Amino acid sequence: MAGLAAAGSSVAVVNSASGQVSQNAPRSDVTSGTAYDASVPGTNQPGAMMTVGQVDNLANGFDPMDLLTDWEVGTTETLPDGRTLRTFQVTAEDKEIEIAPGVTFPAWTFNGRIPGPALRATEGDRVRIVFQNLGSHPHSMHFHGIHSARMDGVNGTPGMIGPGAEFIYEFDAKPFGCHLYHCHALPLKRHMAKGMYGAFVVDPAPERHPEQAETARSRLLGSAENARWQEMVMVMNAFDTNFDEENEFYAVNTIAFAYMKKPIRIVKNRPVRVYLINTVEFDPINSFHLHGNFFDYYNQGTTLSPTLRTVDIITQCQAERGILEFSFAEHEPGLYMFHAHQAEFTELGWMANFDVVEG
Ligand SMILES: [Cu+2]
Repeated sequence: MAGLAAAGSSVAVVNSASGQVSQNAPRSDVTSGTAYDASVPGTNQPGAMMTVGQVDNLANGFDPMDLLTDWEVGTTETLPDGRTLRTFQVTAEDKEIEIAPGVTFPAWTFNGRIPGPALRATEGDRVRIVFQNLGSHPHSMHFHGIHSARMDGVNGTPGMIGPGAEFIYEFDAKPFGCHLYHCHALPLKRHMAKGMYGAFVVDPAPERHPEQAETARSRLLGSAENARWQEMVMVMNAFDTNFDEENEFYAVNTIAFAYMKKPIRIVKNRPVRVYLINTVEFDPINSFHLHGNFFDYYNQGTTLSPTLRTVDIITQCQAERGILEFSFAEHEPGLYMFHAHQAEFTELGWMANFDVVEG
């Protein structure tokens, strides 16, 4: 939990609360040598405190705005027994990722991105993951879900593979919920902190839940009921850029302050569902706090009725996750903040805005 100064980088934090920065006059920053970008909302306003400049999304190979809704549903075929076989292709790769303007991190990734692909299946699917290790270290995919010991991806099982090797994990998608996968190679905290994690969402099969079929359908990607929802996946993560087992940057979906600089647009009359997962290492607890509103929460997403109702903050330990549902239908349009309520995380990148608009 070191400060930005320990990051050993050229990143600069803008704190225009000092009044030194004029609203409309970009000036050179002493620390970074880069100019304040007055065209970026939020970076140059009283009380603003965040990084200066922009991350090169093109070089990273992903845009944090796209990560919110970029579900990987794989390829499907029908098995002789009528079930769906859903196949995913995943690689482990070493890759430099720019996690804040000017700050690169030597990451280990799934499919070249952090978080890894947001895998999404339907309860009862047969899931097949073809995993290739193109990286420099042994890696695995350990799924939080129900499966056999052979498919667990831990040391001593065939799913822990060395560089150049391939393994195929196969299991039934269950239970429905908001889950995750991560590498389980040792030392685990290092493989996690390097970026090897991603969402694994299993939608409930409505026919298996006749008493709550409507709710189940609303969670089923591709259904008319689901299309009404504004769904997004948020993986809370952090980066230890100087490898002292404390984090220098915090975020949702990797890029510090990405959704402050570019707020997430929400149409106010459609409900919102967030698949939230905590993958932060070195800090035991993370949290999600929503401004100006309250939400229902489904711990691990494994129930169709909320496990917490009408809360404005939830906490998650490592690998904890859940589903948030809320609505801004009764609100006036505007920017509504959400962030970790650990102020340190907030100031080091885990701070964001929803831009609620008429629609
Ligand atoms: Cu690994």
